[in-house]
Amino acid sequence: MTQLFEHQLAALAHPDLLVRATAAHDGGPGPRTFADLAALRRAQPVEKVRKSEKDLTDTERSRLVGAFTVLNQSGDFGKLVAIHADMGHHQHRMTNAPDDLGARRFLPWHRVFVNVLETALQRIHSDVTVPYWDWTADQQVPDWLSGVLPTVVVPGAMGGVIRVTRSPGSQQDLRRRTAKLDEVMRSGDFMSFVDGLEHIHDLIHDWVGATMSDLSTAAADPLFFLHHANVDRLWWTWHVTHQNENPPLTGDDAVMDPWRVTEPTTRDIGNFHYSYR
Ligand SMILES: [Cu+2]
Repeated sequence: MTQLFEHQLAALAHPDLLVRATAAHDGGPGPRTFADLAALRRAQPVEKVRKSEKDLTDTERSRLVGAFTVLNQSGDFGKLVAIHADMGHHQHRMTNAPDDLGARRFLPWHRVFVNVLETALQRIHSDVTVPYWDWTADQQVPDWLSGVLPTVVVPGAMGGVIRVTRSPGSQQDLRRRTAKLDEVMRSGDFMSFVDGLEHIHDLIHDWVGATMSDLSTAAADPLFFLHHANVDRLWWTWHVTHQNENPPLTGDDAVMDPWRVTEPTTRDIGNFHYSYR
């Protein structure tokens, strides 16, 4: 024991190590206090990769389903479902007006919403991310999710108990509903892009049917978040080549209530520390 201890001391006394050990304290950028360390860690959160649900391992799938279950049992999942059910947040197109507020908020609002859910899941298991359901590649309800049909208690005046069900259409029908996606991805301006994408998104909610087809219950289906991660991924893909095309929002309209995130923050997914693969 003593020998080992002395060996370690000798290693620590190595001039090279001593130089490196003191360098950060000589007015350099290194942390000086434990508060500095904490701030440093906060400033460099781990990047989380959102993968296709097809590419998740069995472990990743059961981890995700487990985290959903714990979040649901805590009541926090139901609170998120209640937030999405409140159309007062103007998060979907409500009128045919070209400049409809909900249409302008649809993408940034749901980006924040999925991120809030993902962060809540990560508090339960730090390795969880929300995978995306690429409905052009996996033209069915992902088979590993087909048995995941939770019962969700939603608080509030409009709340209640939601027993998640689905009544998906055929594969051919799903293909037909997504047929215009390539055209949408070629849109030149933000409003054309979001109008096309929100429309396809609506058609997929309807294709899944039952819980997913009703605005007041949709977010109770875990599949909702995989669907919206895909919508978010498509927005991110399009935005890479259309950096100057962003939702026209100012003042309170740009605040993604009930959160305080504003629209400019939502333009870069790096601000939320996730990426797509
Ligand atoms: Cu949706």
